[in-house]
Amino acid sequence: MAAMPKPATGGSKATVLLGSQWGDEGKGKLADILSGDMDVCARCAGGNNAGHTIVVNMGPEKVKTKFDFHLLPSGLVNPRCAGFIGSGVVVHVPSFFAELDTLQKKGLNCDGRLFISDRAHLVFDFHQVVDGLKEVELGGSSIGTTKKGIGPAYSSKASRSGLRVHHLYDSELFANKFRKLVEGRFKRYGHFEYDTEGEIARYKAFAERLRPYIVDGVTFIHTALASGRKVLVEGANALMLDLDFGTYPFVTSSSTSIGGVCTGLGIPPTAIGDVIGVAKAYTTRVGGGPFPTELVDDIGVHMQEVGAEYGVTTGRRRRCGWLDLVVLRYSCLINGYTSLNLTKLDVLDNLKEIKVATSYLSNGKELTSFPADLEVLAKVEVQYTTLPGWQGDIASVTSFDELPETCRKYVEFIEQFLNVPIKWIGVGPGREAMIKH
Ligand code: 2SA
Ligand code: GDP
Ligand code: MG
Repeated sequence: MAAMPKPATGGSKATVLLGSQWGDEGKGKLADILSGDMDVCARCAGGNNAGHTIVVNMGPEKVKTKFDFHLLPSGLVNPRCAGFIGSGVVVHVPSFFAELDTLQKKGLNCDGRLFISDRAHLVFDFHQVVDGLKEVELGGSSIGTTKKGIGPAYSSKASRSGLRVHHLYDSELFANKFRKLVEGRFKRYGHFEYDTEGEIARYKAFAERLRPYIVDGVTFIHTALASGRKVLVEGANALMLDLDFGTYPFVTSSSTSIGGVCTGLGIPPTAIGDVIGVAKAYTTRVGGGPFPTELVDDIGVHMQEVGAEYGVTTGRRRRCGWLDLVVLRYSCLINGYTSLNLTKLDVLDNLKEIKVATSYLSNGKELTSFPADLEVLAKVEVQYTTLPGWQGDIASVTSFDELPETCRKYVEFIEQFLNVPIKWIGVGPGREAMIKH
């Protein structure tokens, strides 16, 4: 047996990038930019419910190319960066190959630089069916999931009946466990159309196709860190969708906070260096659940249209609202960001004035923490600070000093409120539209 790698703390530290609100802050774009200088871009949680759009000018002719990532790490756009799907991720194998094929067709060769942990759990089509059935059962209080089977797959994992990547290579055990899992779903949801034996045969074929990508996930990440490789951990979803700290039950089923980096990769906290929070200059949310600063008026529609706020995975319209610093302060507290990336500032270009939520009142009293109880959250009275807008086009601005004064004040207001430096400011979807501050 090969020697175990040295503990990760002896080598380099991983840089972590996390969503600070309800997702779609633009993590993929910064992941792509940082991955230009990274050896590995790793996913630690979630599955193909995540959606990251990256816009780059490809090749010598600089052809504007859009990449949509769901399960694969966004860093793959950079040809020398490896992609790693860690142990805490749930993998739907057909989607893995479909996404890979799409990337290869767009000219991205991922051969030899894409790896999957053998400990990652599998998402099956029946999990996706069950995801839909659960939503129907919930009726008016449905979560608004992506129906990618994420919740049901993590349920199988937590109930210790799930199948992991390494199980694919023991066909008898795989078939037995698989049949039991499907039977269990039939018992719970009634019989739905599903070709159990056909699936078992399909996965036998998938197992061979998947073989070249599989690694011992613990050895992989520790070897990378111990040998001084630069590792970026790309968060999926965001803090407010975290199973423990988000707006439960309107959350996803994984640990999307800093804790999920350790549990999803099998690394100690001491192996983590910078933690970058990605925050949109306003707020969006997809699916159900409370959203205190939501705008159901023309300004919300304006943000949605200018910001092209549609889900990357499902195409659903994203709900929009003002920036919520109560959410961000809570997010900073849990994830301990060492810096922030403020994104989509350009979307606010034409607004006369911009509001920012700075506190919540409940029964007339200011709340001192983010409420756990959604009944309380749904009824809070949001207190806003109103700042003047800049009413100008900032999309081509390349330095902080060139931004209009009112725009700089907006950024500084956020920075001072949170007491975390804003080191990157996004002013457009393209790779180049990022101001370093
Ligand atoms: P799930 O499918 O079980 O993870 O859904 C549970 C909740 O988590 C939300 N969720 C998301 N919110 C924003 N963006 C997500 N990714 C896609 C994107 C979403 C899409 O990047 O646009 O395409 O619709 C994402 N994934 C999960 C979800 O809306 C539920 O509220
Ligand atoms: P993620 O899930 O956090 O990676 O974010 P998504 O990719 O789902 O959604 C962010 C969307 O905003 C994508 O379509 C990006 O191309 C786009 N985007 C990212 N940063 C900026 C920015 O600074 N300005 C504008 N206008 N669009 C941006
Ligand atoms: Mg997204």
